[in-house]
Amino acid sequence: MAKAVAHANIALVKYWGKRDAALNLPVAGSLSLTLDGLRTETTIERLGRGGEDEVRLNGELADAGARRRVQSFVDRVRAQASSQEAVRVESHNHFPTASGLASSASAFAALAGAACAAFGLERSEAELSVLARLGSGSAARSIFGGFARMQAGERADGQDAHAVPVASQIELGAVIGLVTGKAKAVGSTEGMNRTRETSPYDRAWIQTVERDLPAVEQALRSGDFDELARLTEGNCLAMHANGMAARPGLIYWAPATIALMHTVRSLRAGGVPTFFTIDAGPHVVAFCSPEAMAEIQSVFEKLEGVQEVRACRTGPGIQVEA
Ligand code: 2P0
Repeated sequence: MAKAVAHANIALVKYWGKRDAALNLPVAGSLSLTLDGLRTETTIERLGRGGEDEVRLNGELADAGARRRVQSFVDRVRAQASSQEAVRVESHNHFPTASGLASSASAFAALAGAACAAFGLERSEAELSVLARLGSGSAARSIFGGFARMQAGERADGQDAHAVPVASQIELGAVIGLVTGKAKAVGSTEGMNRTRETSPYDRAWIQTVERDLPAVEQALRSGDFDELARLTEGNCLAMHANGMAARPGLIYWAPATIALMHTVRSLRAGGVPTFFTIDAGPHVVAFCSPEAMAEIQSVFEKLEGVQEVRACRTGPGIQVEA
């Protein structure tokens, strides 16, 4: 029996495009902050040879699709351990009720840690990050606490495509405005593949990421909050512009998404240190100095179309108990 706890992350420089779909290899790097409020706990029990795998998510048996995704991930670990034992996987997401919040990042990071521990495999953080990436690209970053940079890597086998920790003079919190609405229409994997195949702006997007990555790292190192705000918002808007230019175009925003962006900008104009980012969904994340979290939360809570507001601080890296 082994247990792992991992936290979701939100990217400041976004991952949007794969160079290899089977191995989840990104075209470019990305950079994120792991958050304490978005936690996944996963336990894995070995059941001996011959049994059936059992997969439970939030207390219920997983549907066929989720079960297959978990099983094929565990199969990689079983192969590395030369084992054919069945497992019972139980995973709990301690997330707000509205979905669309990077749950695959914490889920596959926790699964990687728990599966290796259950089968007695000793793995470095970089190796766990490579493994987590095979489950979901963004999960590679959730192995680490704080800021992490995903390296695109060059190798065809993906062994150099993993995250590394990033030093920062800036401490950030995040206030997440969860926007009312249905589950997202186009999942990230499909959305990024469609963008890569059909958007006329995709080359420019990748060049943007390659410029933004070192600039964001430099802003973190030197403590330049205003530069970090400019780069992060610009990178988010460029990712969405690229998706909107795909055919058919991806529109992840709802009306409240736009209201939240304007709210963050007017707070910043009024002296509140904050800036926004948006993933492949309608929710808005306001990164901010930790002292500004309460004020931003109370402003977000009053906005029409905002269903729930969650405030998070910087989160830790993966914790594993065997
Ligand atoms: C990110 N996103 O950097 C970007 C920004 C969403 C928008 O990584 O196909 O679930 O499993 O590798 O990791 C979401 O994509 O995609 C994501 P897969 P993943 O956080």
